[in-house]
Amino acid sequence: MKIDAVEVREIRLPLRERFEISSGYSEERRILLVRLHADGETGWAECVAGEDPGYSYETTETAWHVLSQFLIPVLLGAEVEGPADVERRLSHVRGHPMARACLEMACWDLEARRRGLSLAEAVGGSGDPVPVGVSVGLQKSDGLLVDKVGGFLAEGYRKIKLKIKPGRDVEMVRAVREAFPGAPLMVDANSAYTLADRDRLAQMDDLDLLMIEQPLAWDDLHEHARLQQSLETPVCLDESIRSAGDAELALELGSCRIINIKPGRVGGLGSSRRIHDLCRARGVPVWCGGMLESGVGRAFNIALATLPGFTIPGDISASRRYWERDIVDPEFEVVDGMMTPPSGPGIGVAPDERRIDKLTVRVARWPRGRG
Ligand code: NPG
Repeated sequence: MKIDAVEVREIRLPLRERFEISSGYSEERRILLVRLHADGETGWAECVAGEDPGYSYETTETAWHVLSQFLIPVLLGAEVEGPADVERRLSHVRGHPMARACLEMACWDLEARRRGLSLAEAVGGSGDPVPVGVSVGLQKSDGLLVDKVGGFLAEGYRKIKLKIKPGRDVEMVRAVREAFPGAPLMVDANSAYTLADRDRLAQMDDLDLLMIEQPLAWDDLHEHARLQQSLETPVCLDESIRSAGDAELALELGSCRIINIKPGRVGGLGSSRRIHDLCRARGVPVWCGGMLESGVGRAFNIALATLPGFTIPGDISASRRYWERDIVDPEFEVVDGMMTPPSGPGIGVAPDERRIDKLTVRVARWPRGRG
């Protein structure tokens, strides 16, 4: 297929409530939406880069720059064979997996639509409903956190992820554990600790947690391996895994026992599948993380999570968990802790273009000069 036009736009989507993690907080997402046009068909995707470089060095601004200056010019007018070919053509750019991922993922949507397949089918998943979890940001008090967790458990969510940071950890998590003794709980530190905190982190071993996610530095595998040796609770890596090569190294070193796969973080669905296959072959469980995506990004996450190695519920919550109104129709729903992947072609949900136009703060189109 020949890529004859590309569009990138930034929308601003206010969160229903502030979402706080160890490195900062977000009240409004600055989301880049991309559209690829080829042979009369359109593919959509979303870039997961954040507003600030607190999670990754990539931001909405760096992604805009790298997409417009270096990635889109390579694809424009090219005859591409499919998503794997797009990934290959963009591989000359070092790093910037979030910027590269959104073009690769838009090509998955495009190709799935052309073939009349749902994204779940196209990626090789089952298309069956999958159990999902929810991530709960840092709250003002332990009491508020316990109330929030109770609400999500009542909604049926199958895994609860609590954000932690030094000063808001063992006692806070214990309060939640005591309130909900059998609940499937995990914690996520987003790199807020160092090896010097090993004893503190080991106190979590008594709290019956599914895992501790990314306790140490975002780019470190060696220290995570040393930490994992002294913890009973499995370590899960998120920020540290940006490719199948990272995943392989992490497993060789013993840096983790579980991996969080986010397609937007690892360069796309092809790379996500390679990490999934590698982990499955070694019996390492994976789950799909979230990046506060709109419904466009959520569609990719739920499709990916139907692959057989995704044995732990992902951070794939209902649209209304984050948005007053999502930008897709229908919105994503969770019923009894399960989400059903859309069965229509491609992402299987319709981006609401009128609403997206209203939320848009800038747009660029290629070939240059088009409306
Ligand atoms: O449900 O989409 C979601 C959010 C899940 O907690 C979540 N994401 O570190 O995994 C994370 C965290 C995050 C959110 C990181 C936004 C960066 C930005």
